[in-house]
Amino acid sequence: MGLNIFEKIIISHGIDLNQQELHLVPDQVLTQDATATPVFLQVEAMGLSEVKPFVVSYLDHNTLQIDNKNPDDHLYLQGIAKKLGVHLSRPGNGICHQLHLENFVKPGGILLGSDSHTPTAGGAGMLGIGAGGLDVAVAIAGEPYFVPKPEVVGVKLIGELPLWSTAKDIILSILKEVTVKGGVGKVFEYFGEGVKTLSVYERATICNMGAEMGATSSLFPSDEITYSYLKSLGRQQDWLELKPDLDAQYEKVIEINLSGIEPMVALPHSPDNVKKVSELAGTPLFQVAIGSCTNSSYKDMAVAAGILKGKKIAENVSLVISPGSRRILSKMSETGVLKDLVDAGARILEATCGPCNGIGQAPAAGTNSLRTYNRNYQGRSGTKDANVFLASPETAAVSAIFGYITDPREMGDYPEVDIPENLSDNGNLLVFAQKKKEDQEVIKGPNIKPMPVGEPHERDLTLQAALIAGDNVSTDDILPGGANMLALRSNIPASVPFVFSRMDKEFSKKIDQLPKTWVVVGGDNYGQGSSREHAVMVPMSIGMKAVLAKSFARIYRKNLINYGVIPLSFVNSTDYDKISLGDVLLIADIKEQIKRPNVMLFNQTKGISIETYCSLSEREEDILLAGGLLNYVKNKLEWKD
Ligand code: MIC
Ligand code: SF4
Repeated sequence: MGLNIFEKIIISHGIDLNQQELHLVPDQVLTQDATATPVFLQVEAMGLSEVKPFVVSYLDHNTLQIDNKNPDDHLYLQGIAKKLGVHLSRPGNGICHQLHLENFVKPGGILLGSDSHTPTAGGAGMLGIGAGGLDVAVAIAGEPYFVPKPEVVGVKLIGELPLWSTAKDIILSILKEVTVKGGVGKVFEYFGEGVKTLSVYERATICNMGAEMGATSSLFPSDEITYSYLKSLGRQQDWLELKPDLDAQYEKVIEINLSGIEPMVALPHSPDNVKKVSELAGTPLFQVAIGSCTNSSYKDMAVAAGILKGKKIAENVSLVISPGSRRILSKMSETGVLKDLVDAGARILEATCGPCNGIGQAPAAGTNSLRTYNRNYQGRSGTKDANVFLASPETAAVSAIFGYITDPREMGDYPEVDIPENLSDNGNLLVFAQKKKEDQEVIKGPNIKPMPVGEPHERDLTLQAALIAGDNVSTDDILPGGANMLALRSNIPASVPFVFSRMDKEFSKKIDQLPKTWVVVGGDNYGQGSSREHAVMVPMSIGMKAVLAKSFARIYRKNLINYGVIPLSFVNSTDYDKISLGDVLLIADIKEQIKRPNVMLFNQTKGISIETYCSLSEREEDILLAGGLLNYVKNKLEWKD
């Protein structure tokens, strides 16, 4: 029987494909500055003196330095990188996923990253998986990352995109069908004749937004197009051909005819709330933003410049552009792309995540912002009542000229876009670790506080329902991003006032009046979005012992277990209605019950029993019983010595 690409990568790494849980030992690991401090503090707490895989630490999110906090984190990350032998990308060098593609991605390899968009690497045939910081710390120690064996969905691409339709429109069309929860437990593997019509940039855009479906990963083959891409970066030696066998099997196949793809847009406040751009035409805009790890390649910039060349942006629109990397910015200045954008009225931002996660450029109250980014959860832009729409750079640039959402086909001729054959870079903001430097000074500034550690549970749990949440609650809802919050990623006590603040401003104050232990009740796909383990660490630090939801997003569920918080699901999802805010729930003998896997819970306030389950692998059970992964691994490493 033929193999698909996912299976080929797994088998080539000596991993047993017949297990229900795959034990992945990544070749490479990436971290980014908003999640990295806990990662490296945890690596230190494990007593590790040298990293095992190839590790790159990117300083890319927290580049807005309005006080000491972000620079404190950066100083720590720079010191610890040198000490442990970690490579480092300095602030200003660009966004982790774009940079990883440019500098390190290897077809056929496995990459684990403390960021949910790590699957971007799939654009060049590398299996990228996003994970919580603690899992990444453990992988840095050379231990495997455990992931439930995903279903592999084949996405067969046929035909060719019409002019003005783009990779962004492909993934938005898929999101519309699959939805933000439809990808959980799945890898999306793209194949078919249509693949050849897409560049690595376009493939990366598609893999990047696979994260919005909750997918474990997304993958494209590595072919002659991948070779040309790597060659343009001077990295052809890293190329490896990787294609599915002709008789490769997939659990399910979705067929997409590219010639039928139209310009699409995701409406507020979810990436799967997708319509045709033509249906939204005329929607007034306050802001247009081009960039983020989804659409910040040289091609994206050049297309926008081609459209804007010799034109002027509308008076009502602020156009902000953030290139994916310094290399791209430098090329843009060489080729005139930068001049065309600036002349049209664009505001050029640093090569960072920036507005994507609410770090600057928040829209005015009640206005509309059209962005080429990947997430439009309510409030993520920094303005709670702003409406964020997601679309391609083509739609964005054309709409910036008109001042309202415009079908890009209105422009007529598609601009000529030349991509330089040579995209090499001097690497001036990459610091390659020579080898570990034990005597390296590591400065921990006042913003860096110890990370909380989970605790083993009492025999019986009494939990008050502190929050009843709906479906698709994102980690941004649990613990927001944005400039204020990201500066506190190394300071858990200071983050407490922000927990659940998007859903209930007073939440952290109310929690003071509750009993010490509490539970959140959620709907489907609880914890979607980012990989930030802070969305578990912070509520856990003030008494959250369990989450009872209809279903969980993959990374969030794992983060709960990693901190010893019990992820419970309803056996009958209608039982969700049997719990009200403030109800007291009892779970007797939890340590025995989680082994079953059904867990009986008694709603003391209403006098009814509710059947839940907690399906855990044996290892996950041990982690929960140990009070979290750090305790579990520390015991294991000590035992090894
Ligand atoms: C995001 O896009 O939400 C982030 C910020 O990149 C997160 C990581 C984080 O919260 O630090 C992600 O996607 O994992
Ligand atoms: Fe950065 Fe946005 Fe990409 Fe997250 S999604 S890594 S914040 S650019």
